Amino acid sequence: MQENQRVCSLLDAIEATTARVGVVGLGYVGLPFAVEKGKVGFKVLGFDRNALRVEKVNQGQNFIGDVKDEDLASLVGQGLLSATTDMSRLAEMDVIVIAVPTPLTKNLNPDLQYIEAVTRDIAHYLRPGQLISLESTTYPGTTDEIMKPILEGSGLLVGRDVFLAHSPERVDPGNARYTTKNTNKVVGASDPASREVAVAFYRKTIQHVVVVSSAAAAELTKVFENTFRAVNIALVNELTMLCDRMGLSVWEVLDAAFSKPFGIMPFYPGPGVGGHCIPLDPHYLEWKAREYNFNTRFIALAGEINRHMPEFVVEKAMRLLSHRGKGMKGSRVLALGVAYKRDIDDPRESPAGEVIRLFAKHQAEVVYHDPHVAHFTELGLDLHSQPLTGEEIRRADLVVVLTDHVAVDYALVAREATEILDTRNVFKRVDAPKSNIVML
Ligand code: SAJ
Repeated sequence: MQENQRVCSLLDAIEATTARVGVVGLGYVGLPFAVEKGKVGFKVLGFDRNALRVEKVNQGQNFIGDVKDEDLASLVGQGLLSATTDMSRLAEMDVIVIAVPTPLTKNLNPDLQYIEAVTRDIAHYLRPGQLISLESTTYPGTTDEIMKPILEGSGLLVGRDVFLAHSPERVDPGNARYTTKNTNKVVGASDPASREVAVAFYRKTIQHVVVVSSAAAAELTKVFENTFRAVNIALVNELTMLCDRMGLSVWEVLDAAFSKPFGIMPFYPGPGVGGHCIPLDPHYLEWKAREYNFNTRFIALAGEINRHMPEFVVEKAMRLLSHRGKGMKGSRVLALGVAYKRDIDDPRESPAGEVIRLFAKHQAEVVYHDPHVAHFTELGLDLHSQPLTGEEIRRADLVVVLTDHVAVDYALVAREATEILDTRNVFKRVDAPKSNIVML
């Protein structure tokens, strides 16, 4: 079959939603994506190496906060969504979307093991007419320089026999306003045929598709988005440390600055930057830029400042205890919130891990309460969330707010705590005496 016949055939199948869709990686990106495709009528098969996740999907049991339980159950019940660990079934797919993790190694280098392993599986079962789209956040060049050669090792050519694109995920976990369906989506491919079929596929479920001329442009767009956040968060974190020395409130200054109706956007300090995106993705770009003999200084500096924040929080806590004649050793610290951001249950890369590790290193006794995270095992810790009672709060020599979850009784904390270090300005919303509250 000629290239344009393959394009026409795939376009027809996409338009009719008869194209079989495979989603590799059923995490916070893959499962919402699979559900959206199922909801418009595609028959979707999820692929995951985690047999438990596969079983949960096949039983219609949701495990991703951004997916509605009833949507998953309904699609599985209709036979529009199922899952498997059997990678040989990739051969049945017309479109394969990859949403696997892109972590960093210990020395902040890209770790593409998951993308490469999945691409090898796809290449093994590759057949003419398939579209492969990478959604994982990665450095510019991954799709064309890493994936394409592996796929063409099958003897099939990208752009003629099969199609290859990059469409970076834009999922903001916990964001009820912007979902997989209504978030503008960037799609890029390095040949016209791949671009045509990829754009048609994404336009079936996403209201606004932003087309770029290459996979690398799409990859760079996403790492820029996250670098933009990392740099701006680092800027307000740096300002926080300066305000601490100047005896000024960074929260007051930022609130005043963000009253400007143009030319600025709100970012707020915190105990560090967590999650599987912001602390990691910019370093993918930093690593690739070196290949062009280019030092991305903003990325390096932002990472350095954001990674320093846990140390700043613990140093400030040490000062507070010392002012009351207490040393860290033997002091009891109650941490409020360990998830990496508000109102979610994900503790991955959470700065709370490093904060708690540093407290323990100074021989403070640390306990935590988090309504969304019952068990916290980051950085080798093994802690369980304690019930938030008046007694627990009074027992603490210092309460440290690390995550600004809504589902915490901050009025009780303000009433019962001896002293509070608030790294998230949560007490701004609480009508209670503030004499025992110190802001980051
Ligand atoms: N943070 C601050 N101050 C801020 C904003 C965030 O300290 O002003 C911290 C958060 O507490 C968190 C970390 O930074 O620990 C990351 O926060 P985030 O809001 O960027 O949350 P993520 O990583 O779950 O989601 C982001 C998306 N967020 C938004 O656009 C609001 C977006 O950058 C990406 O779509 C997504 O990562 C991704 O998957 O790349």
